[in-house]
Amino acid sequence: GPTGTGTGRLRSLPALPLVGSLLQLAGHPQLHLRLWRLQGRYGSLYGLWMGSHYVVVVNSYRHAREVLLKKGKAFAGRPRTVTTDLLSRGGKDIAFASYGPLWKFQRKLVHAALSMFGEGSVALEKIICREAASLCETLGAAQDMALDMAPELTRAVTNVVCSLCFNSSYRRGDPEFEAMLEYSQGIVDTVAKESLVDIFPWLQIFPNRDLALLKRCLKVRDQLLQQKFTEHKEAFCGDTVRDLMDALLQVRLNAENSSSPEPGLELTDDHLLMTVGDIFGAGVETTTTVLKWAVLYLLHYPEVQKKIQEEMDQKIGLARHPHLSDRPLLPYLEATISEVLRIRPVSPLLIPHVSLADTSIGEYSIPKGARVVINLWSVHHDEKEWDKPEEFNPERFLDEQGQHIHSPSPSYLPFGAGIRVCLGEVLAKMELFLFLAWVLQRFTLECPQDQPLPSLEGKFGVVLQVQKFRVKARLREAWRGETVG
Ligand code: HEM
Ligand code: PLO
Repeated sequence: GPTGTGTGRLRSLPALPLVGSLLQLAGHPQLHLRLWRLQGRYGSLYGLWMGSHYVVVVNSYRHAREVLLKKGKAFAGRPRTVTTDLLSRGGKDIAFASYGPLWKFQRKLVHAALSMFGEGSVALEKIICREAASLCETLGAAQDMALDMAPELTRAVTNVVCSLCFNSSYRRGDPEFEAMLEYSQGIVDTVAKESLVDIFPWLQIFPNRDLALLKRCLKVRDQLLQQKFTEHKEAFCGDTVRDLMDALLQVRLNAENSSSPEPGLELTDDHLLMTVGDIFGAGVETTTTVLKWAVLYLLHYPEVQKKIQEEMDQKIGLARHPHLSDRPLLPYLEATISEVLRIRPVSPLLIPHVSLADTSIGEYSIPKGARVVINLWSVHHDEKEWDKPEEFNPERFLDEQGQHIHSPSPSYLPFGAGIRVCLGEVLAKMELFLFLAWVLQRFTLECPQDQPLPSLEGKFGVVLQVQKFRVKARLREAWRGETVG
């Protein structure tokens, strides 16, 4: 209704006592696809029960925009689940903390710190280019071998976030880096999968393989974070702020020294640790995943790769490396990145939102405490909005002259929107652009001859993962025999 409370009753999947609608969802590991297909029977907006939790599934951009933007504040909550509570020590981070004054304060701090060290800072561009150069060096050394690029891409991205958070970086084969790779994979494999333990908290008392793995991985992560934290606390003097960790320490120091401390805004050590843990985890897993998808699509669509390279040859040439300021010169590369983010959204169901009051979506009333899942897969594959949505076609993001990028449809939200919008969008786009530009200026990426094209099917989880694959990086003709500085 016009007052915004809604009158209609939402269609829901059949539900049984205790298990709810689990029977319709069980046996479908690709939850985003299952929820996408259920639209056929229940419409684009429907409800279901996960055990005792009522969940509303949003599959259209109109409703998604209503939830995230128009009624952003009413839907700004987060559910508490067993696995995310373990990951964030009971919601002391940003991503899995529910809406409240302390969360708002933390978000504002990190946003300010990220703009100070990151976005628009020459230092950050330098760091990314340093890592891009190192990545190219590794690719060059592995010339014509069938290489698993994943660890190399991860190291490049990790070093950028590491510089930002801790003012440090990893060399190849660093044991701490290997440990980080392993624990982070374990966390991605187990956290927030709406696994049984998230639906039935009492299952915690039973041995659960996933939960045991998560706890083991968190122990390693916690040691690593704690060590960085202790080092920073010892070295911190308040004069120079080297990184995000220092920036957080400084804010806390200022608050402690203030004569009128704001009640309810006390940041404990746990809050600082979990906040950095979020930025570190989000910074690494998301950007790396997009880079892997980009490489995979370039193997499948060599003509797209060729067009990117032609654009680069024309606008940049061979005499210099790509800079961030080249972004307006390379619309086809930018369009390719946009298309990768559309066709394989990193976060296919975002992070679940929770309604903080009785409210509505469209004409339907939504009770306080409902979980709201935005199915970004459905939004990005809506046939009414996208022409042949499963086709990889960067040109859909280009204007008639091929000079500017724009989304042809409002049904596009790769970073979410509103109060809970991604904090790292600017940073991620800087990295994606520079890493791809550096690599493609010099190399052509191909599928090793004796191997079939790797699968484009993702693996659902807290991020939409790419299956392992190998790549041959061939030095481009123009670069053979040249020395580049
Ligand atoms: C949240 C996408 C990179 C930090 C999110 C959300 C999405 C997203 C869809 C959830 C929004 C919601 O629940 O409504 C992406 C994509 C990335 C990326 C596609 C890469 C291409 C990054 C990076 C960082 C970051 C590099 C760190 C610097 C965060 C944080 C949140 C978040 C902290 C939680 C925000 C909150 O709950 O208030 N991101 N992200 N992301 N992202 Fe990103
Ligand atoms: C990735 C594994 C890390 O070890 C811990 C971590 C922290 C923040 C999470 C991130 C993981 C996955 C991607 C998330 C991010 C917060 C925002 C981001 C969920 C679990 C997205 C895409 O929403």
